[in-house]
Amino acid sequence: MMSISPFQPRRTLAIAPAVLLLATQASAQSVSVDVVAPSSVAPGETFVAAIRAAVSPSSSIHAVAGIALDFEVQSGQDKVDSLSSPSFLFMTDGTRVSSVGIDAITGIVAGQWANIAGSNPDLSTANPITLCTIEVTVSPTATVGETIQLIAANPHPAGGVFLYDDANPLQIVAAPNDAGTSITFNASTTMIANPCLADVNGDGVVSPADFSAWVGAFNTNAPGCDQNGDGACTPADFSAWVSNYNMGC
Ligand SMILES: [Ca+2]
Ligand SMILES: [Ca+2]
Repeated sequence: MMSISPFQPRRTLAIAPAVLLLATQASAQSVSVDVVAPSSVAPGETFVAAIRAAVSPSSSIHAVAGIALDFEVQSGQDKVDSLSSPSFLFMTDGTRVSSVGIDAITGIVAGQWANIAGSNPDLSTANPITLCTIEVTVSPTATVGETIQLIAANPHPAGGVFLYDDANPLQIVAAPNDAGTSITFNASTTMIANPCLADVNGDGVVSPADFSAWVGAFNTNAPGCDQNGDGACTPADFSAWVSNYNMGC
């Protein structure tokens, strides 16, 4: 796992309530921790990345606790200017039982327990819970066509996401350190996109010169070719460029 770039210490969110010591393990579960972010962003923009957790097979979860995760810029560190402190959204109704704060020196969050009793979410992969959100500010000089990959990671043996059964609050449903429980971290990929698609040559204005720039992008399969945003460079992008040109920027 690559570490985050020097501009920002890794965000480590560590919670270790004493109640963890009393908990016992239930049947094995698979936990998926995903970072969800926009597919594209313009240079200089700030976007929100969410860290979500889901359980398979699905369970009725009483509480989420023991979150100890790194939030990392896996690649594209030089395209990120800053990361905000994480905002925690443990509960599905948007409230949180326990307080969480970040130690400015270590980056470790000394937190407690987030009780989601009453909401009883089914944390299936179709209904994940948002653990926290972080704002990511893209460098104004980021190059169109390049990407930023974000991922949560398990920083140490005590890390992960601990989930508790609804019927028995002291029963661990899923914890990464328990035998038979697996945890998977999935990255997001955000592409740096031109905020003005028709301005293919990137000179800040839409002009006939962008037509030859589009032809050049088409011939070289460059990112500026994709004018209809379908992720592919095809002849259909020519009429899309004409449409974008007529709309202006
Ligand atoms: Ca132009
Ligand atoms: Ca296209």
